Amino acid sequence: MSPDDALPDPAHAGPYVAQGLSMPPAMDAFWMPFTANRQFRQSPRLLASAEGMYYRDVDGRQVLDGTAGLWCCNAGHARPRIVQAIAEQAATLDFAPHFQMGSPLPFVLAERLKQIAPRPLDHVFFTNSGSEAVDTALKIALAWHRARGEGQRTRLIGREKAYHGVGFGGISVGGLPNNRKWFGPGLPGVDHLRHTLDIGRNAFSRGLPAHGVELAEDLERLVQLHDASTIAAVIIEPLSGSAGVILPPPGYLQRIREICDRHGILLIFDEVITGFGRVGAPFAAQRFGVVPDMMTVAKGLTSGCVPMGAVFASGRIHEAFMQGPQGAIDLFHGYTYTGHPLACAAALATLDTYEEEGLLTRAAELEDYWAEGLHGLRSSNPDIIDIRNYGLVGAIELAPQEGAPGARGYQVLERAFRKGLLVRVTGDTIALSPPLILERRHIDDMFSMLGEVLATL
Ligand code: PXG
Ligand code: PLP
Repeated sequence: MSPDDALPDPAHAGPYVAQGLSMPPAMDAFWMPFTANRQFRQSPRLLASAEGMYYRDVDGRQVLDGTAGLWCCNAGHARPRIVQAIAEQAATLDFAPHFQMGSPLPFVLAERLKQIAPRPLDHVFFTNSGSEAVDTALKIALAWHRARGEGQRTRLIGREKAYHGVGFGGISVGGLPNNRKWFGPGLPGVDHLRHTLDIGRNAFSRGLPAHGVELAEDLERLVQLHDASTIAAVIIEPLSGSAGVILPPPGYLQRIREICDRHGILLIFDEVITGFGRVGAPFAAQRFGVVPDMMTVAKGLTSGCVPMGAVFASGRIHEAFMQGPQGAIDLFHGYTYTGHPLACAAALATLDTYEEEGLLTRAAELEDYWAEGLHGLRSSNPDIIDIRNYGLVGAIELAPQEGAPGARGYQVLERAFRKGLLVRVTGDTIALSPPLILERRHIDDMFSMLGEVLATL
């Protein structure tokens, strides 16, 4: 870069950046997602800037990021390589269509991703979010069976308490009642496995819970009920994040894989949260030693900097679509922004950052220290009924307050934020998933602040 091309100083970048530094003049028009909008406006929590492990709010207070944004900023914030890649890419090629047209970066990125993915998941379809990745994977599963002459395999199997984003496909296979009940019947022919959360038997387990491998046999039950010939795919989060961190008992995912293989059912791992180092390997599939037929990712793919998701598909899946005439479109699916240059540039710079700093395996190094600190919170409040951990993921579950489920969780979110710590709360479960760059001192700070908050409830 010549000095003439130097990046603009953010202080002079115009109103778009400057506005982030103060309270917005009006807060009526933005309809916030998954938020109690009226309550929020009475006491807003507004983040204005971020660097490394910390946010700063509009009042200039520092807030330790205990959640990597929303499980996504795995490389931390404002990483120089990523910032520069996005800025330079915007000035070089801002957009390119990828329908019967192309640009280099998505090809480069897909090859790069193939190198860190579990074999044989070596084809990549790009989307703009995890929700789109999930709907894409479900559509590929249906089309794959059809392409091979088994078009009657239309049934999709999800799991109770699963989160697969908010598209109609994702909420249909998802298992969170609030995300489903408002929106009609969803996709037809969907069924759900039982979830694996069993606090009665597994409370305060360190790492994977000992009990519950037999729950994988629930898939055999659904195969008996519906007949294998009607089932296209099973979609599972290797560990559930959104529902409050639900872990697989050892052997559970292996057993699901075996049952799928026995019945010709495709297995999709939704690694939107578990991908890109969250559990100590590039992907949970590698840590658990179970390879799916497809894998959905998003979030950590660009460290949250630019929206992007992807579906990894095995050669066996991809090949079935390449059998028609050379000139025939092989998959009638895609997004305006599939392979967006800014997202690709951000992803490539993110992968460089992960590699240079060993971030895709760092969670494995820190996980014992993390677990120690997390489980140490047990004594801070008598209403804690479970603590769960794996990789750099943690959850603390509080017994709901009588007649007011979610009230304790919300109090923790609010008080932790005022103290300088960002946590994520689902109901009365507090979830933690920090950027993978964190040091032991950040872990100490996080649990010290959280312990003080829990003690005030
Ligand atoms: N699958 C999984 C497993 C996810 O965790 C999605 C799909 C959807 O991704 P998009 O990019 O469309 O949001 C997710 C997203 C939370 C929380 O509260 C979790 C997610 C998103 C927002 C909040 O834990 N996961
Ligand atoms: N709606 C209309 C009217 C469109 O023309 C398009 C894309 O061209 C879409 C929706 C889909 O948008 P996207 O490709 O960004 O998902």
